Amino acid sequence: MVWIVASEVKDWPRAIAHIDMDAFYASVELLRRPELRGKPVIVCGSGPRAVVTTASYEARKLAGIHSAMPAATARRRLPNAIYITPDFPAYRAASVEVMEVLRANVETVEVVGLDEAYLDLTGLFSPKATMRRIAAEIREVTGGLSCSVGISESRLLAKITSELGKPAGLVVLSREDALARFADHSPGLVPGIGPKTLQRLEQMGATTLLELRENFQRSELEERFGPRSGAWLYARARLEDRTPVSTSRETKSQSAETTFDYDVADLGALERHLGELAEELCRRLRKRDLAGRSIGIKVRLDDWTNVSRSHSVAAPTNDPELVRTIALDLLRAYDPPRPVRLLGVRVASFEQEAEEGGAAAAEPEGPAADGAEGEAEPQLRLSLPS
Ligand code: DCP
Ligand code: MG
Repeated sequence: MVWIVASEVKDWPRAIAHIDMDAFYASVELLRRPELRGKPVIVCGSGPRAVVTTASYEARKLAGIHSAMPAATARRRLPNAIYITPDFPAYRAASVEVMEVLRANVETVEVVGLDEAYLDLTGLFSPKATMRRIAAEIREVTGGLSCSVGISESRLLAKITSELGKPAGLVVLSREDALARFADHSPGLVPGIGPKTLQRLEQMGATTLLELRENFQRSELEERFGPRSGAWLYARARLEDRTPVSTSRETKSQSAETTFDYDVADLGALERHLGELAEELCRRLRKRDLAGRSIGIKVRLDDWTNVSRSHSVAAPTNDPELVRTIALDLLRAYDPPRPVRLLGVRVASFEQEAEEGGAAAAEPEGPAADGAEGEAEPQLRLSLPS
């Protein structure tokens, strides 16, 4: 599928592409088991707490199976689907092939996960032809993997645009077109605007991007969300983003945290939350092919005392069981003396190899941390978009 829009790419100040592989893990599995093509294929673990990592488009269409859904739910809905245990080395190898094609064709490539990257195409004669060629080359080199591409004026817009073409699409969309097209969409369309911010926006009467940009001045957003987050929201409501595509982003740590609606004093409840945060964090680490040796927790009490504790393990890990166990040990050892306002878990000291492999970098900055209110970092959301 290709859409061509009236506005000319070459008139834009920048041309950025976002490329994202289609049903990545499942598609890699299909390369070596082509007889499964056309069937619902679900890649997930087998433990009682396992979640779906990838569902083929057939499984999505048949029963709405999606990433992060409990595997048990998927098995109930589609008992006859093909279930495959993840083979991370295979996905990593496929990712390396994909990223090599990108780097061979374009100078500025920023890899942000095993299956996605941003490319700066500014100044190229034909960004669209370049990306079409790259997609074909990826298919050839990998033996059949397809990707979706969005080309627009910024990273933010390219990311939103690549979703429009899934699967196997190439979509070109200017900011102006995007403003019109997404006017009635929830602000949640913007990566980094998570459930908490959304809820606050809704309470303010901004349920669509149009309402957010027409009814709220920058000063008002800055007042309500703090200067940085407010300014960030103001720009994002206009689908503005100046973040450069950078080849040298380095991830030093990744964290997941949550601010409670009400302060929590019960240790059991805190443990449950921390367990969920650890799982969410490890899912993200795995998606980015990152593993770290230092596991830490962060606790903010109701009097705003901040406490962090950490523990190092011998080998880099992104194993949810291990991260959860250590985080819980740290929490029990600290035993918060007052009700807890915010709870977080962090994995740091990533192995060099993962970084050099290019699986780097958090998403562009979220509604930044002015206080504990907004989501401090976009990757911290507990619930994943479905
Ligand atoms: N992944 C995961 N857990 C998640 C989300 C994703 O382990 N909660 C892994 C499996 C995916 C890969 O990361 O195959 C890429 O994630 P995407 O979000 O790009 O999803 P897909 O590539 O599977 O599908 P799409 O075609 O929608 O991009
Ligand atoms: Mg993908």
